[in-house]
Amino acid sequence: MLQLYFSPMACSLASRIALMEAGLDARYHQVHLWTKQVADDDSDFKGISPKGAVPVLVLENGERLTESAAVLQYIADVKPEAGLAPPSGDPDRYRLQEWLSFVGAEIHKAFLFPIFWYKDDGSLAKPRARIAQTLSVPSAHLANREFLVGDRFTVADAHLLWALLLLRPAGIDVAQWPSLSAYLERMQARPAVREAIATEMALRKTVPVSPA
Ligand SMILES: N[C@@H](CCC(=O)N[C@@H](CS)C(=O)NCC(=O)O)C(=O)O
Repeated sequence: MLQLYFSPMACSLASRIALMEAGLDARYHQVHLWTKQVADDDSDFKGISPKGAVPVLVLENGERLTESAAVLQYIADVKPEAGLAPPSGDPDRYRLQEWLSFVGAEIHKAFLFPIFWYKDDGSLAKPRARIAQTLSVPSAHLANREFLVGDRFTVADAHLLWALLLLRPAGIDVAQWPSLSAYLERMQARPAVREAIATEMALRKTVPVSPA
């Protein structure tokens, strides 16, 4: 069985959503990101991944896979019939990778990560200044589309919807991008997405964690 190391409402939420959308059973191990301890037994999470970051997906053969873009595509490929990624070789597969990279680099690391992890001593002014420009890209793309890639939900949507969920706690009002706001509402109406979020919000109340 696949195993996912996660922290509640961190970017590993996208992987949980992908697993649930695919209908795949998995074992979930909660990680305290500040202390780098695995909640199961207080063991050192860096022994699982020297990166000390979630998500980590433990594959059936025991190998550990990190980086959301890789983990999400792996999950999609375990259950191709769920349609969570276009097949390899399909031109849309590159569109999927394009969006996974954009969310990971331009949204997550460019501003969500610094906002949640660094003290705002003035150094966040630059990342904050780029937010509107960055979010105008998916906003324009989704103005007349239901999903990021093709005409169905993919793991790129799981990644983007997680990032959009963090805007509010980051002090950014998603309502200023009506197409993103409507998209987020649509995504949250999906049963698997709703259940994944409810599960992690309940866990989040029990531990002090950083979401990004
Ligand atoms: N590039 C990685 C970033 C993973 C990452 O930064 N995860 C955050 C949670 S959203 C984390 O675990 N941070 C802890 C740390 O970096 O110490 C990915 O896309 O998966």
